[in-house]
Amino acid sequence: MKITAIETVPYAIPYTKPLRFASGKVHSAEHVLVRVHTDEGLTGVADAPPRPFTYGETQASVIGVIGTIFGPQLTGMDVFAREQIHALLHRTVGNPAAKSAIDMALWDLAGQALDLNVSRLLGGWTDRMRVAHMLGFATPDRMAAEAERMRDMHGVTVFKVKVGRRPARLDLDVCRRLREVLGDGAELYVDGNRGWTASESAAALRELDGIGITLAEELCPADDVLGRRWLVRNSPVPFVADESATTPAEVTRSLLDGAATAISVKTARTGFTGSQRVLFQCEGMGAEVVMGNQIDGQLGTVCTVAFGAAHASSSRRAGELSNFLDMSDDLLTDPITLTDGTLTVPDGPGLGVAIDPEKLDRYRQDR
Ligand code: MUC
Ligand code: MG
Repeated sequence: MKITAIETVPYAIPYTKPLRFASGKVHSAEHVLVRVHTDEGLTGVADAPPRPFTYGETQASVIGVIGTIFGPQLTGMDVFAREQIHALLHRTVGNPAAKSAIDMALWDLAGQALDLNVSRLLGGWTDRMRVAHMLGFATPDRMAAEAERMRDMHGVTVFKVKVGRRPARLDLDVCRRLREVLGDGAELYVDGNRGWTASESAAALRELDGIGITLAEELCPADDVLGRRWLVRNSPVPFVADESATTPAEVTRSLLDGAATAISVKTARTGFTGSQRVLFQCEGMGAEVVMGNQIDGQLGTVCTVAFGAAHASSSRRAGELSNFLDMSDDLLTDPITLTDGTLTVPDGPGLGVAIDPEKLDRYRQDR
């Protein structure tokens, strides 16, 4: 089965409320839908969410690099020649969301061709994951109310709390309030998106330890090499690298340098092929992983749960799978739903999803 074209469709769907965090904020899902067409009439699909504040990509750069470099390079290639395709993709540096969307669309095609769900093709460990909900910056009362709503409506009891503001008291008060409102049954962990220095982070961790957090993610920049190493060595909980470890090589360096003891795996930036490399590397090195969220819509979330559920080590912790709930609409014909704090992998060949053409027409920005 040969690739005949790679189509890119920019679209924008507003969030019902913006998500704010230390490195930026997002008001609208301005993503690119990537479709890989083949000579057998099958089409693979995936989402590319550009995150300029982390990777420098934009909608225009995703469309540009696929239209001018990846599309021409891959047209005519065999869908199953994945290693050769990746060798071509890697001739171009950067562009993780564009490359990942192509990779996942190819896995979608492979699954459709074999009449097998992608999650089973990747590993088939289980068919669901527990869900962690990410809470963006707001007042303690608002963040606690959102957490209670997620618990009462969707059964979610795991929360990733965005921190990294100054003064740190703003975030510490939030965490304390969440613990009071949710009780000991809830799991809380924090993500600073590099907002604090190492010493600010250490002071915050002393208080957060008393509140009972389970993970600390990117509290200070990994580029503050010695400060970060000192912080990680003294952290009472596993310290997660997210945006500082976005490739297999960065993951190795981060773990060996003592810049992290756990890794956030995001299919939006390493696809399925790269995410497996990262995951197996973490297994080999004895580092825990979290299935992270790149503020994904439903299609991106389906990719995360398909990958996470496929392996024991990626499904052990709750995955960050709920932020699509903040979007005012979405593109899938059959919306995904959270039940009892879990998300199930959609059934069916490939990713098991279809794009609603009317919705795509409504939100696409190229017409
Ligand atoms: C996270 O884990 O940092 C915020 C920005 C982004 O790219 O992902 C989110 C969540
Ligand atoms: Mg993060």
